[in-house]
Amino acid sequence: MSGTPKLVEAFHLLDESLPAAQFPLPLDGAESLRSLAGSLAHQVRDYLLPRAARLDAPLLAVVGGSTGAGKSTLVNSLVRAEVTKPGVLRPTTKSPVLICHPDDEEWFRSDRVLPDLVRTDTQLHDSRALHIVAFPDLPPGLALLDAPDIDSVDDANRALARQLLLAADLWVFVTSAARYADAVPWEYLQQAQERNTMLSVVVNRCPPAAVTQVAGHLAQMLAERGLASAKLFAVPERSLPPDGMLPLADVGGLRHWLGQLASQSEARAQVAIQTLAGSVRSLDPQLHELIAGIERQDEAITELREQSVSTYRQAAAEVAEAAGDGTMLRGEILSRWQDLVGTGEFMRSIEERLSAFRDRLNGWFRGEPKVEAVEVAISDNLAAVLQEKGQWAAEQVAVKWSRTRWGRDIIVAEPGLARPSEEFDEAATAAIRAWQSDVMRLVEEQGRGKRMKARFLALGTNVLALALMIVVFSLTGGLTGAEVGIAGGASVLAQRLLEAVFGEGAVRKLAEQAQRDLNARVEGVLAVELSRYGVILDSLAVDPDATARLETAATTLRGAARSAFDDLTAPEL
Ligand SMILES: Nc1nc2c(ncn2[C@@H]2O[C@H](COP(=O)(O)OP(=O)(O)OP(=O)(O)O)[C@@H](O)[C@H]2O)c(=O)[nH]1
Ligand SMILES: [Mg+2]
Repeated sequence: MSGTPKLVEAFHLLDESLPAAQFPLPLDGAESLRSLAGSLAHQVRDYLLPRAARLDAPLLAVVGGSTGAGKSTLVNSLVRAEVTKPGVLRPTTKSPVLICHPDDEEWFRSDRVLPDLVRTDTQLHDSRALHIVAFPDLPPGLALLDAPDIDSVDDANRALARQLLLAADLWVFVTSAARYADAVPWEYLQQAQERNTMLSVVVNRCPPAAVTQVAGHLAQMLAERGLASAKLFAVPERSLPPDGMLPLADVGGLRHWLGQLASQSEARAQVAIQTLAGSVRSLDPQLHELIAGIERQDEAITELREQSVSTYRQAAAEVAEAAGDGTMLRGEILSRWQDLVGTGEFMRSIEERLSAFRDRLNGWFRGEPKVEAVEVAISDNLAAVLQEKGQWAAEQVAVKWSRTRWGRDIIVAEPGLARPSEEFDEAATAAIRAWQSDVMRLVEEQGRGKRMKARFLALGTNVLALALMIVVFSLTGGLTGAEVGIAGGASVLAQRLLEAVFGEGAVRKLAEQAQRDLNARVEGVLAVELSRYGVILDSLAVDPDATARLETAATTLRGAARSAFDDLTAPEL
């Protein structure tokens, strides 16, 4: 009997796609999805690929079950030799022992099955080792594997027990009269049911007088859970002889059943196909569980991203608002501007003022410390608004993210995200200064027209640039009551000054350009701050192709399984 190349191909595709199933955020269920993805990856390599590649490869019967149920003792008793060490101390079996006929040794020594376990020739105490025992008395075609306990106190032991059971063609599931009703064994048995795994259940250490009663109860429980087809064996508890083996008669039934399976190639093929088909069928819902989990991760990342983006967008809008609604004309900037240009009398004819400026050209405006004072007042005050909003935004993102466990985890790991970056204050000041230079350039470019040259020169770039900034500060209005008189006066005056130089039509356009420049500078510096959140989210984001890849793997697998199992159940088999 050959392999099924289409299934092999589908498993390779699945093997390549599974690493994309990542669940970095601690959403509900993420932990179990992580272990599901890991467990599926193991199943593909340990079992599905090798089995699909060689349907006639020897069967692997894994002896698994509860701690201290007597698994190792049972394995020794089946082969009538001490091939694995039973023990009083729990857990006893840490590294699994695989017993096979010498003819099958090569297959099990190759890295085609259970490739991540290191083959050894002695039983170690290490859950990464697989001790292989070639045993001539065992029939060829079926290997027994003594596994660690499924309910071990040791994490690595438990994980390995699970990995091994999922790599088995056949389970010999051992429990004890005292433990068979526990929850853990039934979680496993449920999986065997879902995957249609060929299953035998051994209830060990039954009080001799209660063997029938225990077996009857367990049989009923199995039937109630859809496992009526499981082969059930009850073994009475006796005091063990010095060789530590159960009497042959007590394990005769199980021994015979396994022997039968091993000796008939048709029966072996039946086991291999039943378990393979069941495993493949169970993959589809599990892959869809992974896909749904990835989508939830993606949504959570998107939500965090939107929270940071909208917060910084709001911060930028608030800076723009404060820069245009007259707020800037309330304090220091206004008084410095008034120091420079005077107050009420400025409202007289602007032409008159201009000749006065010309008269006082050397002493009054250009290079005047008062000009610089206005510039500094503007950069200080505007930068302060930007710094304050930047701080608010960082705090606000931290507050919003902390509403979820996963967002909070990020903030705890990166506490700097709850504050502006260390460079921010300086960057904010630099951005405002850069904007002031933008405005100077704007005014200078506008002043290149010959016609307005004299007036332009009379006032100078610096003063006109300041006037333009003052106009920008009240461009969106918002001044009320008494402020209109003072601050409004300042801005009207600035406007008239500009109009006198550039003409009426040009001023509004200039102011709007200057406002756009300011917003761009503000958005630029805030975008750098925002990018800190983006970087973290990018590092946590799932592969954008992950769901599509898993969908493709699932679809390919369904198609391959359909044709493979149609062929396999054809009459010649
Ligand atoms: N008297 C008696 N002792 C038994 C029987 N089966 C197992 N034992 C003892 O119980 C202890 C545990 O048996 P093991 O065979 O090591 O059990 P295990 O299931 O392999 O245990 P772990 O590998 O730790 O999961 C050993 O000391 C055995 O000798 C039995 O039927 N009768
Ligand atoms: Mg053991």
